[in-house]
Amino acid sequence: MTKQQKHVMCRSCHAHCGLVVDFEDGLPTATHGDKDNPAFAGFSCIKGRRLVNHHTLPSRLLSSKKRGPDGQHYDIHWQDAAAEMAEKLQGIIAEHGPDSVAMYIGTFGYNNLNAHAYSLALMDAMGSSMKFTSVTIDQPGKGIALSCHGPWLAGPYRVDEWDGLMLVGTNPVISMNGGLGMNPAKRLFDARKRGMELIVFDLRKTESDKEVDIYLQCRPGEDPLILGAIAKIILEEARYNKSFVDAEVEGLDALKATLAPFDPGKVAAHAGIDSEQLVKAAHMLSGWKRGSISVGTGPNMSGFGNATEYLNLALTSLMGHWRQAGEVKQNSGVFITPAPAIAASPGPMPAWGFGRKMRVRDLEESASGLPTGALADEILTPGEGQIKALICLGGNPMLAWPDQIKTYEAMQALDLLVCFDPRMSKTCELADYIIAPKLHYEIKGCTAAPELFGMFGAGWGFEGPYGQVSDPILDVPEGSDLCEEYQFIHRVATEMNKTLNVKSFALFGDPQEQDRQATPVPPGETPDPMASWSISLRGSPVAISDAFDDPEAHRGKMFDRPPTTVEPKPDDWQGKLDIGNPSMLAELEEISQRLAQSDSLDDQDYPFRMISRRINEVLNSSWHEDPVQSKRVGHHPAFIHPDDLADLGLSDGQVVEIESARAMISCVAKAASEVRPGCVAIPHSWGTSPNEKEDPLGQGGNTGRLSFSDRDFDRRTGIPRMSSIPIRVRAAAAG
Ligand SMILES: Nc1nc2c(c(=O)[nH]1)N[C@H]1C(S)=C(S)[C@@H](COP(=O)(O)OP(=O)(O)OC[C@H]3O[C@@H](n4cnc5c(=O)[nH]c(N)nc54)[C@H](O)[C@@H]3O)O[C@H]1N2
Ligand SMILES: Nc1nc2c(c(=O)[nH]1)N[C@H]1C(S)=C(S)[C@@H](COP(=O)(O)OP(=O)(O)OC[C@H]3O[C@@H](n4cnc5c(=O)[nH]c(N)nc54)[C@H](O)[C@@H]3O)O[C@H]1N2
Ligand code: SF4
Ligand SMILES: [Mo]
Repeated sequence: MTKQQKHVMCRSCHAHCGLVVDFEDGLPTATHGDKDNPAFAGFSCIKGRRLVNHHTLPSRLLSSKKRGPDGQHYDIHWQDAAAEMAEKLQGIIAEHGPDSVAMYIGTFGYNNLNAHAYSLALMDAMGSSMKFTSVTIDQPGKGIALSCHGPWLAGPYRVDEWDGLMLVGTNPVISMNGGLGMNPAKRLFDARKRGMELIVFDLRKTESDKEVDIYLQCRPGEDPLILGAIAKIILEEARYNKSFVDAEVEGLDALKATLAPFDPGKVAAHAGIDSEQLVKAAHMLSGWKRGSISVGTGPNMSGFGNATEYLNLALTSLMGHWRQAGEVKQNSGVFITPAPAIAASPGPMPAWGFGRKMRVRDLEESASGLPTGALADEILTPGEGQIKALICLGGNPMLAWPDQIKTYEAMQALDLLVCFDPRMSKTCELADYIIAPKLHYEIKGCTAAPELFGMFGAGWGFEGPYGQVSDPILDVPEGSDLCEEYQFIHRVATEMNKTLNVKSFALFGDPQEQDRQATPVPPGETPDPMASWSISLRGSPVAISDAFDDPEAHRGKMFDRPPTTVEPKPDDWQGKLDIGNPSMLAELEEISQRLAQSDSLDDQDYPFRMISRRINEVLNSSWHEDPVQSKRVGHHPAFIHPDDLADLGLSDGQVVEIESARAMISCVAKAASEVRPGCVAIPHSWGTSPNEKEDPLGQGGNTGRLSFSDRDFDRRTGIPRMSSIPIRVRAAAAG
């Protein structure tokens, strides 16, 4: 028996952990973390440890599929599918114009930036501006807030420098969302050991909250009131960093005036928390020299993401929690070119008002992209500009988009639906073509994606100049007919006789440079994977081809990129951070008016709130069919406080009906004393399509079905209420 170990990079989620796969006689036997990996230090999760198995699941598609006239799907060679798709797209464009073709890039478009870059180039080549992503149904407040406030070029501090962390509706220990960096549980343990303080606002005590200093179990959707009250205390008690604010920040007086109504006592009563603890949190935060605040999907989906994310940045700037001149920045960039290390802000940028207008709800492109929350309506609304074709790259609209009933109607109304997916997802079931891709361990990959996310907040990306590249470690299954997504896309372009101008993600921070350095990929022979990654990361600090030539980089390493000392800003520098953006202050003023209203948690018809949460075992809708993962989850759970269960006459393990004003779904009740009474926490992207029978003991219920896309939506990003949805709960009708 020959034993072998191969180092690989997992891209089952955006973290891209460095893992080791054990082989015996050429076959993979086990996967584990790599304790020698300098960024992840042995970390792995069940999704990564099962990734090998996903390659051979019986549910995996081994060939692309085409829907026949009888509605069934039949195998088709991917080259033939590309030719047919090109012809159909050309027909649709000729009849309805290029913007009748839309693209939606989901999770696995981000986890493969090469495929992402080629997909955007195909849209450009066809002349369509209708490029949507999952960002606008995720944490779109981040892009809006960053633009209104302005970025700080030298960036935030690193996790190991923080003396305090505040988590607001995020659970990084499970989600790997920004907040604790890579190997988050170890980071948290180490940080707590050296004395880092921790404040958490969540309606559920999470895995990230072990031995927290202040845990405030707030009502959902109250985050901007809470952060506003904290900022008010810090401003009124002059606890902010005056020298930093005087030098680098504008809008102080305007913010102070807007926050006048954010009385801590009233806010605490409204948010259902203790006002003394709220004041204590403000005092604790204002004592940090190098602190950090991380806001997650909770607040972004509960109605006021922009204002919450804006207050996060405003508090960070009030405290001057940004890297200063003379301090050292450890990560000088590996595959992504970082912003210049200058202790200054270029100032705010337009957050909206520059791009494509939608036909519905007065929505438009924003700093977070086109509003995916409006896409179903753009497909369903007849007339000039109606979307007729949708290409889905690594996403699953049927289970992930809000307002599932409307999404279902929209998918059926399309003239052409194409999905790139390795399994028959609920969206694939409705597709005209399903393009079966090679999977993670059958293709090249690298850590450019998590490095890119490092641009968007503290606790994201890598703290040092870490990078890993990964070569294929598995052969494609025998008899399969698979391609890489980028190959297929180039093939479509070739069939249309179009050149793809592929823009480099390495230059993401500088759109003009991205345009200048775009690589034309003409019709004809498709660049091999190495050449294609070199194109989609052109101009990176470390050439990706050099990284692939470096055996150490295949294990994940800290590259020899010397740390950068942050420069002071030049004397004539103009830009400042803006904490008084008029639109953001107007949103806060509107929010403050809620203090005078009674909370709709008291709604007689819908007395509970459904809130969104993630679980360790699965990522969104992916790989629920892996037997080990699904066994660990058991049934799709609705986490409910035991007192609420008792009041409702329900018991743990019972099938329950969850009903909103929009629709009803069924899940299995799970007693959870860590959930705030009055809230029901349910993992998203489960369930069936609206035309199917619900299966609470199988695929569970789809929380997206509970939401309306056209009520209670954000006017900038279009994200509707996807958490904090008023519901009622009852035992399922027998049978
Ligand atoms: N294991 C696993 N990891 C994942 C994913 C997954 O499905 N599974 N999904 C990935 C994706 S796509 C993303 S975007 C990230 C997201 O990462 P996170 O934002 O960290 O997502 P969650 O773990 O759901 O944490 C959100 C928290 O917000 C709380 N919450 C809900 N509503 C509110 C509210 O109104 N206010 C406050 N204060 N709290 C609220 C919930 O109780 C929950 O603990 O995770 C990624 N990582
Ligand atoms: N109610 C509610 N709705 C939500 C959320 C919530 O918290 N609550 N969360 C939102 C968030 S944060 C997000 S990011 C979106 C997610 O939105 P989506 O990205 O649309 O949904 P996913 O379920 O992540 O879909 C990923 C798809 O990619 C496929 N896939 C896996 N590997 C590969 C691969 O290598 N190549 C290709 N081409 N495909 C692959 C999977 O099989 C799956 O079908 O959902 C959003 N929807
Ligand atoms: S955290 Fe993400 S990248 Fe790491 S092993 Fe789990 S799924 Fe893979
Ligand atoms: Mo997400």
